[in-house]
Amino acid sequence: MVDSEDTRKQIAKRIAILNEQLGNYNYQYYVLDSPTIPDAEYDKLFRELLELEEKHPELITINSSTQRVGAKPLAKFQAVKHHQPMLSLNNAFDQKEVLAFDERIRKRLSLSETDFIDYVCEVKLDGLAVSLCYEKGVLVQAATRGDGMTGEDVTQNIRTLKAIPLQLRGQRWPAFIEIRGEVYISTKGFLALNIAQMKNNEKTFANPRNAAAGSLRQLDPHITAKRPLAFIAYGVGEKSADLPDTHFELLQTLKEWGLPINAESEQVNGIAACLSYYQKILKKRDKLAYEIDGVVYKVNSYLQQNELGFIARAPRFAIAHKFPAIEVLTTLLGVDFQVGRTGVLTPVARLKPVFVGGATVSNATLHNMDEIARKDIRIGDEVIVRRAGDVIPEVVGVVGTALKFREKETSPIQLPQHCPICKADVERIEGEAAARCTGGLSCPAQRKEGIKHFVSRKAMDIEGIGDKLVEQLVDENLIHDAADLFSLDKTTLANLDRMGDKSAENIVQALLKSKQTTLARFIYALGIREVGEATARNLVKHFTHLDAIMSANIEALSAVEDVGPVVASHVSLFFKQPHNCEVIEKLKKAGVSWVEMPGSQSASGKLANQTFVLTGTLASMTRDEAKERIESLGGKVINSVSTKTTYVVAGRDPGSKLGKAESLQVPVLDEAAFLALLK
Ligand code: 9MJ
Repeated sequence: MVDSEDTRKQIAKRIAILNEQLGNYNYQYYVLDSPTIPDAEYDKLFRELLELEEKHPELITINSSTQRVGAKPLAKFQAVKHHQPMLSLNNAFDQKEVLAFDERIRKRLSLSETDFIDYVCEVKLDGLAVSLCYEKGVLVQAATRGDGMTGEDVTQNIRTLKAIPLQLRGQRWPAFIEIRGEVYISTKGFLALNIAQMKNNEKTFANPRNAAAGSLRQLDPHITAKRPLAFIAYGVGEKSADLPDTHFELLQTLKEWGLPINAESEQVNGIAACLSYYQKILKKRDKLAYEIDGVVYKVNSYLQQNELGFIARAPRFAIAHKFPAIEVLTTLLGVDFQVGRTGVLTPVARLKPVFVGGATVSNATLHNMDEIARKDIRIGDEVIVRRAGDVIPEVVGVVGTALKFREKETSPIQLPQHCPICKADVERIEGEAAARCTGGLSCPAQRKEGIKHFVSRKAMDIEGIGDKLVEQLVDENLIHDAADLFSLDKTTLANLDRMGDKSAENIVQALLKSKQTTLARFIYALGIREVGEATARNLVKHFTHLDAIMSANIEALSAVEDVGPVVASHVSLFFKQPHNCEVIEKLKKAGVSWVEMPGSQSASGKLANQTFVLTGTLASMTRDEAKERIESLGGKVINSVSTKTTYVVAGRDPGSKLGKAESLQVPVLDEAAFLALLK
């Protein structure tokens, strides 16, 4: 039956009312932190809305509560240029540095001895910064911080956070505004997420920060929607109209617009009050519902903030006062030895699980045997474990008193004589702290680590092949070395546990795409000892061709920039091993290739003595690739434009460097002209 026009109007009205009610309840829950109705009641209204919209899809609006999730998974995130750069904060690690910060800015503002600065003190959440663009009050785009200039478009995922309004409340917001804040996961949410991950045989997260980042960087918004992501707003970027004169007032304004702000923020007068705030929060730290790694002090007056300006990428008017790393006591239950890519055995402490700063720690590094001896650590000891932010937890030492009254049941930590994985001999080289498995590539642990390195982002950048998959492929004998990856077909991949047709297809495509690479990436991907990205680039710059690098002797290799005799001997040794040459041949046969640049020795290359500045996005290559191409022709890439710059290469959405080039009359190349120059 067709509804009459009146009924339709009534339904549209009911839909609008339901959306307004649900919006209000969200606001009360997430922003005011005082839920006014039980969850079941909320769910009932939500279901009513869903049913009405199902019957009348033409009445669905983009900002309806039902439309937070729904979009399809993305193939990849698009790059987004921020309207105003997203700044990072400078750090202070002690009181002296905080006082120096205050002193510096008082001097710049020419304040007298008795003039104190008004600051806003905030807790520093350990999540990831995002920028939300609202146009006419509607959330139109959300991006991660990225490098501060350009981030990733995570709009689909941000829309799933109920704490973030799809439509700002009230009316007094500017027509355009970038709102900045932190996406994070509460301690409770983190623990629940890890339990759920374990139940589903998925990887667990090391800390709430990683969990938040991993959850926001999902290509499928349905996954993000299931993660307990929270948000607080703490600033703005570009805006089309004036806002309050002080930061504290701005925070209250953001709250009125429906954005959650942090309840611990305070306005104080003078730096001494900031230090009291630090002490207060430090004491309260364990009771907070989320993990923090310090507090932030921001000059309250925007007039003063503008006068102070910026140094490099951080504002002069704000500083993060970091908390010291957290240390806790627990018992050392045992020690496992992990085998790395180059065979190095790392002793890993198995600990009685202990809760440190928002995460349960049951493993920590003991670094190497020399450190164990120096700290005199034995199994059964009461040990001090330290965890700082993102860093891997470490065993700092044995509790002092325990040393003196050591119980007899402690036992020394012994380096195994054989590799725990492949049983080959373990050797310790004189003068080196490391012990190594001598199994080389016959050791599955070394092979796995080597392949993980090969596929990693800065190496061959093969999307979709993570650590777990590499382990599975090696364990099931589907691959033996990195080159075997390229013989994997869709059917083999799709037959693996927890792998669907779509993921298998994506991996096949990623493998195909990765075959076209650069020589520097390829060299880096081989995983030669002590050859990082920079050394790989220097080798390519010097020798140009793979054959030349492979056949170079130690003397020739030592002539490369930043390559000493040790690295030279690692490189030479690597290419002397028949197995490595076989893998390289196999990779080339599989179609792995790079653009050869005949006769382009850097000093004599066609771009020798020329300097380039890159700005904006190029359609045909990434910024790293552009840099590699310029360098391989003898040119140099620098960051800022001066009269000495030969060319500014301007891609899509160029930054302020373009204006600078024009004002200094530096020639500007568009993408086509740049590609022509590279030919
Ligand atoms: C965090 N992470 O909680 C800022 N932050 O301000 C707070 N971060 C910040 N402020 C300017 N509370 C840049 C970053």
